[in-house]
Amino acid sequence: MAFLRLLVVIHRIKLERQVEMVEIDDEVLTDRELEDFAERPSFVGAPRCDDLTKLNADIAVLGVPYRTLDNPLDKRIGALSPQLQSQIDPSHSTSGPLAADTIRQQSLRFAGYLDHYDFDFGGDILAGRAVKIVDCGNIVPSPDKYEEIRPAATAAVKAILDRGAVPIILGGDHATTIPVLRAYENHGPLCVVQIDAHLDWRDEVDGVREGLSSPMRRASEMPWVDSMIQIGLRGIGSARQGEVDDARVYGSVLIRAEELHEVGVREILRQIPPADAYYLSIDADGLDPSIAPGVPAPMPGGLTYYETLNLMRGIAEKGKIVGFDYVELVPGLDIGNQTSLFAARIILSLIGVLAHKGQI
Ligand SMILES: [Mn+2]
Repeated sequence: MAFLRLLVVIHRIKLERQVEMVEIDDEVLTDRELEDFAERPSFVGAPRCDDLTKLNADIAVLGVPYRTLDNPLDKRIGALSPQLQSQIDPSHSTSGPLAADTIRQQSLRFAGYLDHYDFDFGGDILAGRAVKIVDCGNIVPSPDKYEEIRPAATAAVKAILDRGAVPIILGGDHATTIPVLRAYENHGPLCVVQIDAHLDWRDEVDGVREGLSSPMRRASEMPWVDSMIQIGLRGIGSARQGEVDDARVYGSVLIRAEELHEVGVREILRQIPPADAYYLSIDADGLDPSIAPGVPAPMPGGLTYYETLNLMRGIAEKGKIVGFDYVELVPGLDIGNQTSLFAARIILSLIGVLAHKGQI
């Protein structure tokens, strides 16, 4: 297990941030601590764990900056002149900030306020309990090292599960979900709940089988994934009639965004397959682009914050939420960091739901 120590290294990145707002347990941090904090923000200022074999936590936050190799979109953009490339999507370079780090950065707005009154929970978000949130940093070395990140992600999530913590994964594109779900081999059976504009059931795209258009197809092939529901489907994406048919034949429950808006969350919750354990995957494009614009494939008509929160509450009523990922956030496409802020809030709300339900 010692190799995990090498695999899980914090991705160091200088962030322009107002460190003066950081306050943990009402203690003033020393200059040195502030400097360290600015360089390596942790989720809501939580303690860090750089060695997963020693993890002691209820919630383990882990960044997996996993990006589909040979993404067809990249290829198409790459074939254009540099001038046109920059006009289309300058954020597709891997040199920008990682979503995991911008989410952490935004989450610091809540650091030091976790014991304050949260109107969404009618009290403090952690239900007055001593919930241990630990930030395990990011899998490295680089978002482009596809073959290295994949086994590293599976090993890291396995280690987190073995230590009895709930993994909260900060992606990465939606391919991230594939190696993460592999870690649940001995932790099933699972119902996978996906919030996404897209079906993600392509068997392959340009020969890539573990890319961002295939996570739900790959999940359906895992023996420990028992059932699936996909919420927020809308618009045009990579799916064709064949993929929709395959998802239905498998038994995935397909919920269009329009249907959700029409009948409401309560009705949709009735359609979620019963299960003891749920894995929740949120593709940022499942949410409405007005609240989560920082995605490569925005589509009008997505979920709102309260729809998402109430879905999470309803799922936690039905069974245990044993894992979570938030993917497809591209900071370079964001407007005023609002997609990262939304991600930070929804993750904190998920932790709140688990705390209030007594699941952690
Ligand atoms: Mn997706």
